[in-house]
Amino acid sequence: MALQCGIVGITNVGKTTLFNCISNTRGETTNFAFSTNKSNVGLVIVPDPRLYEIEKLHPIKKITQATVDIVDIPGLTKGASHGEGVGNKFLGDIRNTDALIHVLRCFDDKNLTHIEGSVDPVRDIETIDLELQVKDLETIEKKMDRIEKLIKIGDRKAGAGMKTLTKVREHLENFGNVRDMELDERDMEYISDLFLLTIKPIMYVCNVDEISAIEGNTHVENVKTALSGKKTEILVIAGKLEAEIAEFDDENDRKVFLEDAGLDEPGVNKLVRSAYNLLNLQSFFTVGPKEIRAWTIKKGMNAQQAAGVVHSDMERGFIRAEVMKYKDFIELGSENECRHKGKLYVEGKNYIVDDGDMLHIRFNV
Ligand SMILES: Nc1nc2c(ncn2[C@@H]2O[C@H](COP(=O)(O)OP(=O)(O)O)[C@@H](O)[C@H]2O)c(=O)[nH]1
Ligand SMILES: [Mg+2]
Repeated sequence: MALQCGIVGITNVGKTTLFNCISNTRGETTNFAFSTNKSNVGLVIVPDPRLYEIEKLHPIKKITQATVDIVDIPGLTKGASHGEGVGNKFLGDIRNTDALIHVLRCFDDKNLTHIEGSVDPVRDIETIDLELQVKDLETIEKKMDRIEKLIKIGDRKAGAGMKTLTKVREHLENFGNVRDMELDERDMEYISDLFLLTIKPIMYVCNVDEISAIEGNTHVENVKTALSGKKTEILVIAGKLEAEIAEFDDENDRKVFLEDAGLDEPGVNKLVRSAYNLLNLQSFFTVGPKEIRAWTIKKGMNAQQAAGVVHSDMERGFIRAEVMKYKDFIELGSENECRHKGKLYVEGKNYIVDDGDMLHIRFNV
C-alpha cells in the first residue's frame, strides 16, 4: 500500500536538491537541462515527536518512525505530453503518484540557466499545468471514443458517464485543472478509473534564496496571487540552505546553523508533514516489548485494514483491536492505568482508526 508523493516542476528549479534533503537515497543534482532521465524513489521519514513521549513512559531501545514514498520526477518541459524526449515516461511516473509537490524556482541566479530564459514561477505553473491538462484531455477523449463505440453497437448503459466526461473535457479545454471542479460521487465513479493527472492533490514549494527564506520575495508574492482562491498550500523553502542543513550529522551543529538562518526547524520537515497531510495519511502506533512504531494508514481506514499494514496475517486472522488513545496513555502513564480507568477500548474490525491510536491487534491464523 505504499503511497507516493511525486515532486514535479520544470528543470533546474531544485527538485532533486530538496529530494536529497528528505530522502534516504541520493539523486544526482546537475545544472544541465535534460541530464536526468529517470525518476528517483526515496523513503522519507515522517518525524513524529509523539513516539518519544511514549518512550518516556515505556522505555525501549527501538523506535521506528512512519515513512512515506517520495518520487523525484525529472523536469517536465513544454511538449512532454506530445512525447517529446523522455517526457512521456515522466507523465507515466506522475500517473502512479497519489499527490504532487510542485517545486517552483523563486531565486535569481545569473550562473544558473532557466530553461525558459527568465525566472517566472507563475509562467512555470502554467507550463506544467498545460502539459498535464493536455494529457488528461487525451485520456478523457479516448474514453469518450470507447463509449461512443459501445453505444453504436447497442449498449444502452454505456452512455451513463458521458455527461460527466463532457463536463470534465470542457473544463480542461478551458485550461482548468480537474481538482478545482465540483464533482460528486456519481461523477467520480465515471472518472476515477482514469487516474487523471490534474485531479491529484497538489502543493507548491517556492524555492528561494537564503535571504528570502523567512520573508519571501516578489516571485513568491506573484505565486501567492496567482494561486489565491485555490485549495492548495504554498511553502517557502530555501533549497540550497536546506541542503547545507542536511549535511550536518551533529544535532547541535544543525541547531546553531538553523538559528543563524532564523529558522526554528528545517523547512523540509514542514514539507514532509504537509505531504503526509496532502496524501490524506495519518499514523497509528504499536507498542511492543521490542519496539515502538508508527505506521502509516489512509484516513478512514478501519482496524482490520490497519492491521493489514502491519502484516497480512493480522488482517486475515483479525479478531479484535485493543485501543488506547495517545492522549489517555500520556495522561495516565501506562497501559494498566488505562485499563483500570476504562480507557482501553476493545474494538471490532469496523472501528475507524484515529490518528495517534495505540493499537494492540489480536489475531489468529
Ligand atoms: N542559487 C540557488 N541554486 C539552487 C537552489 N536550489 C538548487 N539550486 C541549484 O540549481 C541546480 C539544479 O538543481 P536540481 O536540484 O538538480 O534541480 P532539478 O532539475 O529541479 O532537479 C543545481 O546546480 C543546484 O545547486 C537555490 O535555492 N538557490
Ligand atoms: Mg533533478
